Order: sequence, then C-alpha cells, then structure tokens
Amino acid sequence: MLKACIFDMDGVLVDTAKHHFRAWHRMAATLSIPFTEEQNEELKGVSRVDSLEKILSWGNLVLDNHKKHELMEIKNKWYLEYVNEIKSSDMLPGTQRFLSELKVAHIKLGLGSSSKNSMLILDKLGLRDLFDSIVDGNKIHFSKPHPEVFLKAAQELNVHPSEAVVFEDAVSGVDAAKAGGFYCVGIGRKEVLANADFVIGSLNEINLEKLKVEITSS
Ligand code: B16
Ligand code: MG
Repeated sequence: MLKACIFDMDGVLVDTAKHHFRAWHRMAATLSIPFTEEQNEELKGVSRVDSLEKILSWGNLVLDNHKKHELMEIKNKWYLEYVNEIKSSDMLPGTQRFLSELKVAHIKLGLGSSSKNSMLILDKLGLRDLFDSIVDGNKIHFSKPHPEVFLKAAQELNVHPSEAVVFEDAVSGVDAAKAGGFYCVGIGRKEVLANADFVIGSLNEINLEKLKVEITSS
C-alpha cells in the first residue's frame, strides 16, 4: 500500500542541476580540468565533497584537505549566487500540482536530497511546509548511491520502504533508492536511468492514479 512519496530535490522538483554544473564547470576551468555535460551526469545526486574528488581525479590532480575545503567554499559561493534569483516559477513542470494532489490524498511527503542547501531552495520555492520530513546533506553520513538518505526519510515518515516511492533524476539516486528497497520513478531519460522501475520526463507526466497503476502492474 502506498503511504509516502519521497522526492529528490535538484533535478526533480527544481531545475538547479544546471546551476551545479555551471559552478563546477567554472571551478574545473580554474584548475584547467576539462569537464563535460556527460561527466556532469556522474555528479548528479553526489555530495559536494565527492563531486570535487571526482573532478580532481579526472584531472589527475592531488590537493591537500585545506585546498579542497577552499575550492568547495568557492564553488558553493558561486552556486548560491546562481540560485539566489530562484523563485516558484523555476519549479520543474508538475511539481506544485503533483505535491498538492498527494497532500490532499494524505500521502506523506518526504525530501531525500544530498544538498546542504535544500532548506534555502525549498523556502525560495515556498515548498518547505508541504513536507512531513526533510532529510538532506546536513543529516546524512553517506552519499548516494548509499540508501541512507531515503531510509532516514522513510523512518522519519514512519513507513516501510515497501510502502514508499522515491522520485529521482540521478543514476546514483536511483541506485540508492533500489538499494534501500524502494519502488523508484526515474525523472529523465530511460537510457540513463535504466535501474528505475519506470521513467518519466517530469512530474508533469504523472498523477496518483497512474502511479498506483504502474506500481500494481510491476
Ligand atoms: P550542495 P539532490 C544533489 O542534490 C545534487 O544533485 C548534486 O549535484 C550536488 O552536488 C549535491 O546535491 C550536493 O549539493 O553542494 O548544495 O550541498 O539531487 O540529491 O537533491
Ligand atoms: Mg537530483
């Protein structure tokens, strides 16, 4: 029985993935490390520190912890500048409608994001109060694909993973959801999110009725 829906934030509810890419791209350029959109797919859902480690490894660059900390601060400063102007019109299609539909149907709502900036973004979008549980990068020890973020959200919502659905746009996030025993709806392209139970382009393509049909037929 479906009792809860747990949403990733960046790339599912709001189009912040392009701002993360822009900030990391700018950072990589200062280090003379080439960084493509394909490589950026590997950073989606991955924590700030793990993202930096990946970029440094692509450039075969070894830095001390002090320098890494400095780079992460600068990247986040740029990212915050880019998202500063975000408002409710930057929500991805279907977000407001689908969350409201679930709320009316008394399905519990959880957030499962790797971002440490989630509260700021949710406030800018006016979405924070809709969520019954918010688990983000400030509350977890292990980055996706570890299932901790979703298991913690399910625990806070007082539901079993088999009673919850996770919505994810990242390969690492889909893997995290499946590792945690959740039904997972991928948001993006089927070829990329092959491990998801089914894939849609955006929340605009789903409603509660359709979701229940997909779960039952799986
Ligand atoms: P921050 P999600 C993730 O958010 C992003 O997909 C990923 O690109 C980012 O590196 C990570 O949050 C950490 O974000 O630097 O803001 O703490 O997709 O899990 O909602
Ligand atoms: Mg995401």
